[in-house]
Amino acid sequence: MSDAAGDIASLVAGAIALEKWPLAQLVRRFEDPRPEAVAEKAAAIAALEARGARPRAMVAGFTGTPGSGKSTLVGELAARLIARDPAATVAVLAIDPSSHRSGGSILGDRTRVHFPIGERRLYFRSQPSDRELGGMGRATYPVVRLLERLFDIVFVETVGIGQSEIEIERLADRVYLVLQPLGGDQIQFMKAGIMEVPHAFILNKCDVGAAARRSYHALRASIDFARPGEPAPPPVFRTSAISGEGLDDVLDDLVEHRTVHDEAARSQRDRYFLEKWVRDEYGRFGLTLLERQGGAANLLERAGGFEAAQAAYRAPCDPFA
Ligand SMILES: Nc1nc2c(ncn2[C@@H]2O[C@H](COP(=O)(O)OP(=O)(O)O)[C@@H](O)[C@H]2O)c(=O)[nH]1
Ligand SMILES: [Mg+2]
Repeated sequence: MSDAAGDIASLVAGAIALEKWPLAQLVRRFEDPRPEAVAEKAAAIAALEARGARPRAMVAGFTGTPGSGKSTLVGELAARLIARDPAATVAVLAIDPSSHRSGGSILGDRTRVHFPIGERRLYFRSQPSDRELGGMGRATYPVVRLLERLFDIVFVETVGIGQSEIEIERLADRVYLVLQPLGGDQIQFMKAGIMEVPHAFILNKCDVGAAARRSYHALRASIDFARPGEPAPPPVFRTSAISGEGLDDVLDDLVEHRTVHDEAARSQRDRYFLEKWVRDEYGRFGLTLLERQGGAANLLERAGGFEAAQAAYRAPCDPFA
């Protein structure tokens, strides 16, 4: 075994045991955007598979405008979940355009549910987003592919303003849209199209009183308007990440709807994110070359996995490389 391969194998062993340091090292490798780094990711996935670490997590997406309380809420939900279920393991991936804090300090500062510092069952990572207005970073999907093999639940927090809703819908098994009450009967402005995506809505900051009550009714009305005739209207949870109100209801909803991408859904997801990767890295010309190589589905099939397909993809030559 080469040094690099031995290195990956021992990181994988540590990560499966949920040891923080090897896990962080492995995540760092999955975040490496360089096309040269994909071989290492492919080796790590192969080592995980060899140890039986197959994708097993439910991926829950939390999206919504900045400031609605997503980070506070998700930190609180994760901590409550591991307190409530002694066997549960939870990873939180926060894609935050504004955050420069380390994941640890976000949880440490904000979470009122306390757990031992070295708690292995909870892992928190924040990533910058690529675009100024939010959305996923290019390291988001690779890291989810890693974390979903190590944890029972992966929470993904994204700032939702348009395009990212579509991405979170592709990525997550269940999507929550987090909103906050505004004055009067207003709720935050939501672009047309966004209301249709979530499986459930969370009206957070309900500790603010009467405004929250009026916002709740306005939100229900706008859901009915945006999604007429739906046989089962999506639930709207009223929460306060500060007081803890309503958080157990969200956890119950998660548990009740616990689903994991099956093989077919995972292939589709790989295909979507492989095309996205090619487009982001190499543009339209890259996509044309992908078609010449038989298309995303074909390449994934031949290579035997997402990372291997990235490694096998023959990119257009870059005159600046
Ligand atoms: N009153 C109140 N404030 C909250 C609640 N949840 C979050 N906040 C505050 O709202 C601000 C934004 O929270 P943050 O979690 O960073 O929002 P994000 O941008 O959606 O991730 C912070 O000052 C939080 O303390 C809540 O339920 N009630
Ligand atoms: Mg946040």
